[in-house]
Amino acid sequence: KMDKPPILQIGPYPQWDQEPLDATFQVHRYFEAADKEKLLAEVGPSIRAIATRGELGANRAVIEACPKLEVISVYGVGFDAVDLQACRERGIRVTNTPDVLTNDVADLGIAMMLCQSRGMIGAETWVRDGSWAQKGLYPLKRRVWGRRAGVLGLGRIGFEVAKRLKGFDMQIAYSDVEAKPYASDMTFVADPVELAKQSDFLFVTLAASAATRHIVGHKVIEALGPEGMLINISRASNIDEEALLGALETGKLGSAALDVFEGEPKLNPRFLALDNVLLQPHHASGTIETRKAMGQLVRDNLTAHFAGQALPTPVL
Ligand code: 8YV
Repeated sequence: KMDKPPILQIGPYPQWDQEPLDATFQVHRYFEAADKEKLLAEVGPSIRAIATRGELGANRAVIEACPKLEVISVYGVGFDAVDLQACRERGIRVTNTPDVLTNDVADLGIAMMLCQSRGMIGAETWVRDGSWAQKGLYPLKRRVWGRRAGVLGLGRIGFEVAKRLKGFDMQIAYSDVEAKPYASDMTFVADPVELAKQSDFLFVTLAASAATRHIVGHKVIEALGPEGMLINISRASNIDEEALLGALETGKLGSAALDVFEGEPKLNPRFLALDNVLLQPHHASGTIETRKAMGQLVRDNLTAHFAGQALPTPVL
């Protein structure tokens, strides 16, 4: 029997993933090491694979500390946290977990829109703290159905968001690098600023890259305006967070519903002082069903690689 291939695990997984991973591989847990440099110096030379989390990835320093690295298996659809250039230079393969999480991510985006537009968090507090009985009716909020939605990035997740929005009889427009053949019933608007101008709700569903960094900046945010809502279920880097905070604080933007933050899980404390934001802990893919499927796909990619078979979901 062959020795278990040594792998580096960047972040924690649920028990149902940890057990099969430990059974198949010699797993070194990067996230548990008090001295990460020391761990890399010790085990780096033997590492043949890296298993990450979507938002953690592997940077150049980690990749360079592993001269025998063959493959990086990302637990997430987003692979922006992996240094792809460093991988290309050495022919290191990269895989992700697309498709299995698409519907849950879209669901949470829709839930965030509804929750924020109808003020459900404040309304819950209104009931629990006795305001309903003492003060009477909860302040009126804004309608969702029939209004204008923009989807920035009509990939797999954006498409599922748009599909759900149709059920609310919304007028749907989208931006992408080009018009999509599968979206003939939606309006293509090339310029994100123009898209924001035409939207009450703007969903950010872009794969993050250097090219999309801060694509939602001052101009897009101000075009969305004092009545508009920004919903981000992609990556924080797609939004200029300083611009967003400023606009939320001054009322230049109506509200935001966010699942991702710069520097998460720590976030800019200015967010906590705002009552026009809905804050979620990066859990759009966080259902038991989807996370089990993601973990399986992480292992299937690693197993295929070490068996010399085609990778199920390659990025590189
Ligand atoms: C994370 C994600 O992977 O798919 C992505 O790109 O960011 C998420 O699914 C998840 O939070 C687990 O780390």
